[in-house]
Amino acid sequence: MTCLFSSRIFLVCVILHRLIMCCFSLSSVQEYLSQYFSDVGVSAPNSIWRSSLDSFDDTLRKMQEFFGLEVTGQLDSNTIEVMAQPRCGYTDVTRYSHFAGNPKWRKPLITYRITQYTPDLNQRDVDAAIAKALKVYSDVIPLDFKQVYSGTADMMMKFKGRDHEDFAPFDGQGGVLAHAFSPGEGLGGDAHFDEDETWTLTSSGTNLFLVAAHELGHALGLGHSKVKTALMQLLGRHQCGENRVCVAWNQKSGCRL
Ligand SMILES: [Ca+2]
Ligand SMILES: [Zn+2]
Ligand SMILES: [Zn+2]
Repeated sequence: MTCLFSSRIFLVCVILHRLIMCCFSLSSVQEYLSQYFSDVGVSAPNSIWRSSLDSFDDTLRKMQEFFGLEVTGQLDSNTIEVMAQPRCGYTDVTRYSHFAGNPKWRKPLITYRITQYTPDLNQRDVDAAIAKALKVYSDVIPLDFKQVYSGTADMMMKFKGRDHEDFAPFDGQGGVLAHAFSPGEGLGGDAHFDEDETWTLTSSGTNLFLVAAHELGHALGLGHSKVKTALMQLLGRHQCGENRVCVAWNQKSGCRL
């Protein structure tokens, strides 16, 4: 009798635990899909409650297709694994992003300014990593970049955690590493790096050059690429190796990596 009683308790505990895990995962998944794959862009976290289960399946399929996963509309382990990887905060469906059209800089010299540095690296190394990341682009597209140290530059860059005066606060260590805005006025062209990451120049921690090269692609008007080896793939899936990227200029579709 005691045995039967305790095994029932155990069963109830298992079911409760599964239910809690299930709810937790589902809400994380909904948040992820809402943030990166819904038609409301990155700034409407409450929208997750508006989506119906049908559109949830559709959005999940869209996400699976984007990542080259098997398109099942089901939350399988591969899908969850991709969602758990560190990533860039830029929305994956660029036609739904806040920047409609195909924004590009329409002048040959772009200025940039780093207004807030990370204490993880010395300033000279940060300057060098950003300059190297921009050179990936200036080597292959007709744009030049000039660092300035005062006033408003085309691309304003900073390292700051959590809320940092835009509509997309960072999330602490891990998760979103950085984000950037498509070319334009105001926030346009700006790049923000999450100070809660540990920024490095090596493969341990978060490599600043790789993340900057990716983010500055957004600041030049690139969206996320579906090509698995591309620099504009999400940050967690880089296969280019440390400090090494390949880039090609395609006049028609813009800069493709
Ligand atoms: Ca983060
Ligand atoms: Zn990105
Ligand atoms: Zn930001």
